[in-house]
Amino acid sequence: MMQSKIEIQCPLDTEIPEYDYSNWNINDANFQQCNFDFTDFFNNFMLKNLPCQIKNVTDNWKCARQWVKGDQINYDNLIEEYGDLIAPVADCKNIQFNSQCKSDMKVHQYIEYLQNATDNRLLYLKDWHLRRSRPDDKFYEVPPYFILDWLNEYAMDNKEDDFMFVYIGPKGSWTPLHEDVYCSYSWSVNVVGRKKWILFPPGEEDKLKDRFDNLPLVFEPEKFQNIKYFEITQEAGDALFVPSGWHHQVINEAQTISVNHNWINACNVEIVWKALEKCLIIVEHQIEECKGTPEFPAECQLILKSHFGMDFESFVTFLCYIAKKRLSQLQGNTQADFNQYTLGKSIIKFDLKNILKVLNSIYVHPIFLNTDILSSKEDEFIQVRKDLRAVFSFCK
Ligand SMILES: O=C(O)CCC(=O)C(=O)O
Ligand SMILES: [Fe+2]
Repeated sequence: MMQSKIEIQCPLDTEIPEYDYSNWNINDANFQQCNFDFTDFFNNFMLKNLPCQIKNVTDNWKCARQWVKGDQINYDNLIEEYGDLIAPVADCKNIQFNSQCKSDMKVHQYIEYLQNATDNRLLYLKDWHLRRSRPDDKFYEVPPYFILDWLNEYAMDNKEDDFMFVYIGPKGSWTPLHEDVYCSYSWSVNVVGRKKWILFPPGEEDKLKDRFDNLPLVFEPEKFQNIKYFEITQEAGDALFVPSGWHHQVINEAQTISVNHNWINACNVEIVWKALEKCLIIVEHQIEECKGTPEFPAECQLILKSHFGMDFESFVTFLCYIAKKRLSQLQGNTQADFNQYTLGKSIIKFDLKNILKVLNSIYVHPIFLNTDILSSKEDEFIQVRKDLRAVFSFCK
């Protein structure tokens, strides 16, 4: 029997508010899935860029049964299912150039290491694209709160690198203090184990920087005063929403497996754009001595891509892709389905409105006005912006 789809909606006049992080408290941001719906999440956390935790989201996850035995990792299952795959592994005891050294390992070798209690290395399997290696293995389902995800929609439609990961780490393994790629959101769900997170409201990280503007690899509370930060414990089955630009560090307090995604949508796309703009200014400053040469703008974009992961051209390509897809969905030419969900017209319009806002800002940016960096995208960019403006001039 065909299951009818659940339509995702938001009020038509939804606006992104001014951010205010001063009153947030983890005690008011902890929910059970059964009395916390998509709209609660959308209005109170995603729109406001505030963290929250939702308990027991893995009840229907296949991996929560197969990868877990009692409250421990089911080593045999992981070796049997994935032993021959290769995954990236960070060495938490080998720090070079302010980051953990990484190498690749066969999954069975890693799991054997994990099983061996006398091994005194501290290896953390992270950023493993298991879902990409096993596209038909539906080992987890994205919790409904997190399905508005342009980043992975774009990656999957265009067969590009996705942002969907599995992490496996022993007790004591850790992730250094960082902000997520592109200043995106992330979500993390523990399949088994426990993590302790430290999160900083945006801007607070500036107080942690040294005189060269570098952040410490780990934040040690006793070394700083007057820093606002939050400690959050994430148990098995818990989902944590990490908003854009909230720096964070993580330690596994037991052997832990987690799934996480990075994601962008209409609620944080402007934050991403501002972070891209800011990163360009920093890069321009770094190679100031070349300013005025014909190569300067292109050189900056190259460095931007390596620092930020994205340059102006790839960002515009991404936005135009989502905009064209949503325009076609709005006109009813294509379906707007994600598994059992479908995008309502209000969400599609909300997407388009916020893309238009960013395109308008790009339209008056010196990179668009004074350089040829976006020339290969110019016609498409102008057309998409025109089409979006037409949508909103009609419905005023
Ligand atoms: O679980 C970890 O070690 C890091 C996860 C993380 O940084 C994230 O989900 O954004
Ligand atoms: Fe992160």
